[in-house]
Amino acid sequence: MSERPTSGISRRGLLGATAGGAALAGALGGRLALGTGAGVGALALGTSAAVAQAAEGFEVAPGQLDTHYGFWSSGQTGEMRILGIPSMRELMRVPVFNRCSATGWGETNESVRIHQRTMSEKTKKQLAANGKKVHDNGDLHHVHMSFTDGKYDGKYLFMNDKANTRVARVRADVMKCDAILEIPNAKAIHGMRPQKFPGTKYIFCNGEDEAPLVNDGSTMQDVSTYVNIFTAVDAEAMLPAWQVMVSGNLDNCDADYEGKWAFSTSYNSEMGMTLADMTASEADHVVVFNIAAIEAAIAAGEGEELNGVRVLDGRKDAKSQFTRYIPIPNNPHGCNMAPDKTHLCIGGKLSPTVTVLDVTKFDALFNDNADPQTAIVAQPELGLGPLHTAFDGNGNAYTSLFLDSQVVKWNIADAIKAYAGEKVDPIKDKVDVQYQPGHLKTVMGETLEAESQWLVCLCKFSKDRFLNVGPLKPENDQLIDISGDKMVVVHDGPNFAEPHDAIAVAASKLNPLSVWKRDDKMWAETRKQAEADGVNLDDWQDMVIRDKDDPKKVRVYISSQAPNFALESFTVKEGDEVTVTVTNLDDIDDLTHGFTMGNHGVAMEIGPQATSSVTFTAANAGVYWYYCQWFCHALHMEMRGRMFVEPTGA
Ligand code: CUK
Ligand code: CUA
Ligand code: CA
Repeated sequence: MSERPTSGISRRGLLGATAGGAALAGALGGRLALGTGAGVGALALGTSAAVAQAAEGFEVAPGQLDTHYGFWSSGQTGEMRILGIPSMRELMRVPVFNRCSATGWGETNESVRIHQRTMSEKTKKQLAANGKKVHDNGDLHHVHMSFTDGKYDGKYLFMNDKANTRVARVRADVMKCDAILEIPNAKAIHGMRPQKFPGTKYIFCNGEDEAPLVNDGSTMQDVSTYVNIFTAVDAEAMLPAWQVMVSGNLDNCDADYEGKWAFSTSYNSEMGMTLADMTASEADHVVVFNIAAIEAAIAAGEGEELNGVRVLDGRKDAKSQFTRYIPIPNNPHGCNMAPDKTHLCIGGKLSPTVTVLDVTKFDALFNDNADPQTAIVAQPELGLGPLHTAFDGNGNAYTSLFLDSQVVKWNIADAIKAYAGEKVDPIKDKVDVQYQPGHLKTVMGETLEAESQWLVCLCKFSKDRFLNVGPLKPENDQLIDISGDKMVVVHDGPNFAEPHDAIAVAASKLNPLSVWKRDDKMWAETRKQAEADGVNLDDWQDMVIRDKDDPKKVRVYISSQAPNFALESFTVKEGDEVTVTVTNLDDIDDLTHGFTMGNHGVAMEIGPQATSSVTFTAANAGVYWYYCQWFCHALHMEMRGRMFVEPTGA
């Protein structure tokens, strides 16, 4: 067993420029092991031979591939990011809730349809009042992959939008968003997890903010009318399946490995509206949801139908079989199911403890009304500000300590022994991270195939870790080698706001396409319109069609093959609503074209064999150039053409 770190050396001393670091860099022979050359060797991270060893495994040379995909949330940026692990190289950004200038996401007709599919009339009115078609922002905290039998199945990635109460799905075969769901009745979807077993039938979604269930202004100040809503989303249809009203609010959630339970933390059991009120109690709770009881009630038509969803009452006073409430100190946050199938770890946040619940004891809570406390099997005191917990394949847990700026490694079995009175210290190691970590993730650690090599720790602050870029600093996602007794930080990964959470998936689980299939459903609606216009999108097309019924509408079909657009010019009239549909007929790996219409705020990506369309109004007469903005050929600059907008009356 390893020693707990001594407190003799200051954290800054350990991690800053030290003689040890310089000596290490020298020993590495000027290799770019940590992104620092020999000349700046004093900035090397480490202080021990362990760092050098760990760094060996972390380095991925140019041309070499990573062993794992990392899927990162991006918080208020609203996109999903793909990183390589262990290199921590950023591989791709997948726009989801944000408007993307590079790909046209949020502007193309295909993406607008996905945005509007489940959009409520209220939201449409709200957006229209602000001159918008879609919400072009989001707050994406959590990304998780779909499961089959407790393992990643490589099919979908799901993610939440706290800002606009939505959940989205990304297809892992093309790494594009294919569904966005605006969740009715709930407010501010925060915690979100796919069901793990037997497969991802549901996505569980926590509503964090309290509001009247019918939120139409008829009651506003009376907090007793406020509720919070837990939603199960049908993962295939991407529509709400059912909802449960709860007591207190909902923060993070997870699901078990038997398909029986979902669980959510609540930091506001007080239903307080001020900071003082929200932190008034010594304990809040975890809500346990009984999936079978809920499904039976839904099948029996119980509950109330509201905005197309059946809502059950799982609040404390309702004394239903839908929920149980387990008291947890204090303002708990993280909610992480261990891959041992038994233990659920709840981060205490304001309490220095992680509370370990044994999910095999939940049956008794429902069937025998057992004291909820009987499900608690350990409560190790780990340090200040425990938020989230990750797991390796060896029965160890890793908890982020927000206030201590540390990751603590502890053993679940030893924590249970200690809780039962045995003299054993569950804490195995602590490592300093920079600074204030939130989520942390082991590779495959939220599945039955947890690995024990890498841990990524997502720090909220980077302060002095990087060159100063002004008052707004990057986050710092640190890679930690957990293969030995001592954890070793081997890489600093600056990242833009704000990756709350990430998952790491073995590369073997995924095999995305390099070229689109021509009949992909992404542009099925666009294809229908083309067929109605007598246009075959699979052939070279250079058509300009004015709508017979609505002569203000013009549809332009342009095929593209490097370095040519099928049309070198087309003519419309001032005030026309112009829809340009571009098909990329190149059938070559990595040959993406683009379409940018000058001075119209219009740009989109068209991948190999893809079709994309965009609609805009030609408001002012004149000559406008369009061009391909994705580098595709030696004559890419020449891949352009003109739109003539004739004055009205011409
Ligand atoms: S939350 Cu951000 S650190 Cu939204 Cu998963 Cu805990
Ligand atoms: Cu086509 Cu650049
Ligand atoms: Ca509280």
